[in-house]
Amino acid sequence: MSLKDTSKFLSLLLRHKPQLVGLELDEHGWADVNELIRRVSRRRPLDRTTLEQIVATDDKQRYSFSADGKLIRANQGHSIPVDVELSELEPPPILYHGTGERFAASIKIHGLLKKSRLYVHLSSDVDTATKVGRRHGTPKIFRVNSGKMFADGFKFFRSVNGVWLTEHVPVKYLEEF
Ligand code: HQG
Repeated sequence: MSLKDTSKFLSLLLRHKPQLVGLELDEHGWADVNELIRRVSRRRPLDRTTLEQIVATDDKQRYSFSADGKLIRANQGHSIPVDVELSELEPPPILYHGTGERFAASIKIHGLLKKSRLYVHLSSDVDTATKVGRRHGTPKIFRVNSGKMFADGFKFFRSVNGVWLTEHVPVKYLEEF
């Protein structure tokens, strides 16, 4: 079992389905580290050192420990309603959204919808957006006029690992890239 596989399983538990191992998340998305290790290790090897290694080396910095190291949570990407205390900020004037080409026609009609997640995920650079888009097949990039959205009263948040989030991007703020 590679660290990457274990990390994917952690994402599933900490963002979407903690009930798979009977884990509970609090309202801020935190899970108890000992509890998580105990429950996950019934299925695959996991100890504190390995968990710390996964958190420290994760390519997208997906997880955080609480200051006392007793709790762990995913920084963003949830489908279950938790409040990870995102900071509400003024976004850069332009952000990007990477998606699959096959979704483009629908996006051009409905704008960007959050689908199963709590927010629409936006990237600050084209490279990152392209990687996100590749997860869905041939990538397609949209440029988001986030500066205009902000001026029009839309709220933006940035997760601690640098992902920009907003609830909906109407078509008029989107441009094909
Ligand atoms: C698409 C990964 C049709 C949207 C990434 C996306 C990200 C529409 C898909 C994070 C639509 C949902 C999130 C519309 C949006 N019609 N399709 N109107 N509006 N969509 O996976 O943004 O590796 O929930 O374009 O790096 O791809 O898991 O969202 O393609 O940061 O840590 O609906 O997940 O991070 O797909 O990815 P997702 P996403 P991790």
